[in-house]
Amino acid sequence: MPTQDLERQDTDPEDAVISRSIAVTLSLGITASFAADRGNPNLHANQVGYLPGQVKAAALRLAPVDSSFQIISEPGGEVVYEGFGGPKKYWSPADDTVRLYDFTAFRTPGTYRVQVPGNGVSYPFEISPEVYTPATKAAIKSYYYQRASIALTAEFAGKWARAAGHPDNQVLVHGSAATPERPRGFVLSSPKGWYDAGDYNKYVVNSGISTWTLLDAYLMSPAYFDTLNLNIPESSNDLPDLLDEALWNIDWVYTMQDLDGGVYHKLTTAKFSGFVMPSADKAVRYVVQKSTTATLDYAALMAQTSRIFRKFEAQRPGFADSCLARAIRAWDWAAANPSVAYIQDSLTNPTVATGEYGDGRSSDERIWAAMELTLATRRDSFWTAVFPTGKFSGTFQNPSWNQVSTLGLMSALNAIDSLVGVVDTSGMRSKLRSIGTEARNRMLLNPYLVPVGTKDLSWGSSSTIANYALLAFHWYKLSADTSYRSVAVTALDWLYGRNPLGVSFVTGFGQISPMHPHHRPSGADGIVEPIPGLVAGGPNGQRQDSAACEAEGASYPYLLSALSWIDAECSYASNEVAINWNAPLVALLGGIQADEIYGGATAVSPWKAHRSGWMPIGVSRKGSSLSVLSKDGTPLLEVRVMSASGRTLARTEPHSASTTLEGIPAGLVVVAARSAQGWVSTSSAGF
Ligand code: G3I
Ligand code: 9MR
Repeated sequence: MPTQDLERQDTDPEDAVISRSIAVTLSLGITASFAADRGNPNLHANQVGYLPGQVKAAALRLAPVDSSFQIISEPGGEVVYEGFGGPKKYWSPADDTVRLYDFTAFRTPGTYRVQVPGNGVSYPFEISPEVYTPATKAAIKSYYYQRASIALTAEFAGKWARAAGHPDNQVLVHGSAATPERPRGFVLSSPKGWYDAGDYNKYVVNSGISTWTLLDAYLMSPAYFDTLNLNIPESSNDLPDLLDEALWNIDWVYTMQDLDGGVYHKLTTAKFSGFVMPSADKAVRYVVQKSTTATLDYAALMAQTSRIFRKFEAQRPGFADSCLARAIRAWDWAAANPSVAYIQDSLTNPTVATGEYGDGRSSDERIWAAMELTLATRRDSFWTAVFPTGKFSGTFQNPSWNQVSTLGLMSALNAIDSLVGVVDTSGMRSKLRSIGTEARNRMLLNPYLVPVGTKDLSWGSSSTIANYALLAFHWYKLSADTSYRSVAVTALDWLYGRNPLGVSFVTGFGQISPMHPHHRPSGADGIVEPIPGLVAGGPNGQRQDSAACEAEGASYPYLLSALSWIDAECSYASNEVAINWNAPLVALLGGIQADEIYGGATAVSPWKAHRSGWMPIGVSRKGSSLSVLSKDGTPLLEVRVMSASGRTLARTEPHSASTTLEGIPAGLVVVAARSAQGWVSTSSAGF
């Protein structure tokens, strides 16, 4: 059936749009026969699957007038659920008109496809109570593959085993960071840590948000993460594996503090290396100039670390205390040096051309650090340093590496009991609710039912989306309002395939996923499959790499922002991976999976709850007479019967739950009915 559907669609009058999906499919290196086998390339579902108790939906571009759909078993094709799609809606970033099929109410575990009569089927997907556990483990394990200064052995890394790279035990102080005690060329040891992204450098600013997010994920769902065995070298010790993995990076960040308390902005080569394995990149590594943002990010992360590792004193004696002492020294340095920006162009001898993570505004970093230090010390002096009246206030927005105050808000709200009586916490809940509501509005307004706004589709869009979802999820944890949890669930749907490209952006997961990420080990290791569990940056309407890619013979086939993604190694602006992009993925997956296991409330369709719409109608024909019934009793305000070409054959305004129209000619007709909630329709192909 899928093959037939594709052939049928090739002759569709809307050929131009159809060929877009096929071009995308083929540019991903998938053969035509596989493309045919996978189902209708315009019918998009979460390719990893759905949890029984959560919201579930698929989306179809070029949907027919008839809104009916089914869930069918795989294999077998038996119809197990029938429903009606929502109204067709247009989304300009993809130039798409889509219909959403919500099957939240269907909760039976198994393997299924979505089927739209006359339009084929989706990929197969699973509904299962632990469907996200393999994805969660892989998303965390991806950090193990990013480790500097250690060989990855076959026992833990399988076919991606590799030699150690970047021992970083002989790092030079760059002239920009020189002090009398540590002059230019002074040799430091700063081993361990994760490679930032597709490149091999280690950046404090980006480590801050990334590691915080993993630790925060742990704090939200410790019972779940405690059960995960990641098969890493530390798996047999008595710390949870997620914390062990985070420590690999924290142990490096810890070393990045200068004697005066300030923190080097990054540890880096002068230029990006080629696409070689870690062990082949032998260029000199430097620590560069200290900056206010790196120092405050350091303070925040070390304070959070101290708070968590108080509970693990036996495993790491004295560690919590020394992290806190370092955090306070960093805070003091930043107070004395409130606006030292890292401006890469000002560095010389050598010049440095790697990731800048430049950010001239450190007020949000100060708020984050102050909130973490308040939690770690229960002293109000950090709080009043940023909230002089004592009252919580300020600008809080979706987190990113250069916008971090909301991280402090989430930490504080999660541990609010420990702040009561220490500082004035009023206003914090309503602030998180209002940003969470922004995220929820993005979801409700998006025809794909995903929390993606038009402006989100720039460099690292996957993380913009995931971070929005994560703060909504935090608000769900505080408010128990499941519609905010659905923001998190539907963000995963976007990342794993319910998007206009029909692609899972996570390596190794889903039927179509990145095979050529901008990731040096994946490119250089000679293994076909990229390292799994890494999320690609995702669609980026600015396409800053288009010239670099053109030079390598790869070009973006479409210029619309939601379609600006290419599965090509050259594409650092859409297909790179990064530690700060994977971290919210881990938190969402683990948080939602834990919620399902430990008993969160069963979801209702957020679309249904917040938008109008979905009145199922039943139609039956007797000769030339058609009876139309609203199945849930909603009054029908208007009913139209149309020919297949759209000509109205009969029309009535019954204002009751059922009606009969006479004189309907034989042949295919379409019945559309309107209630106070909007239109639904079905065709005689479906009755
Ligand atoms: O945020 C604005 C947005 O408001 C605006 O509408 C849009 C229009 O231009 O631009 C957005 O800014 C973009 C910003 O990322 C978003 O965070 C910038 O154009 C874009 O240049 C910037 O890209 C950063 C990129 O480095 C280049 O500096 C990415 O955030 C950042 O994640 C990325 O980080 C790199 C490291 O430097 C090196 N290692 C790899 C890593 C990932 O690619
Ligand atoms: O690999 C680099 C990647 O990590 C960065 O995000 C990106 C933008 O700074 O730059 C990549 O490196 C490219 C460089 O900017 C230009 N020459 C080619 C490099 C590798 O593709």
